Amino acid sequence: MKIFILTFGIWLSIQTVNATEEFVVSQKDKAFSVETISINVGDTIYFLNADPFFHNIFSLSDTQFFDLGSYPKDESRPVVFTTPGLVQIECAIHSQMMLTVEVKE
Ligand SMILES: [Cu+2]
Repeated sequence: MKIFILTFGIWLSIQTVNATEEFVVSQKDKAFSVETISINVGDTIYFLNADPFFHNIFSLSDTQFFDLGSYPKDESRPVVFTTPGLVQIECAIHSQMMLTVEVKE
């Protein structure tokens, strides 16, 4: 029993070290739900459109370049952040919308 508990404890700590997290950032009233978010490499952010009109998601950052396109209310699309650094995220439809993702190692 002791060996089982010890083994399980080691397994549990390995899982904790390797665990990646998932976050949701919504787009509501033509703004991101947060201005900045700090995550770790390997984490995922789901970008949720919570407005009754289309939003877009893209990043021209050197750290991570992507374009999720435009999509309607209640739709979300994920991005896995794979490189440490700062990622500036914008909406091509509403130029005032800005989000900074800090990706930590
Ligand atoms: Cu928008």
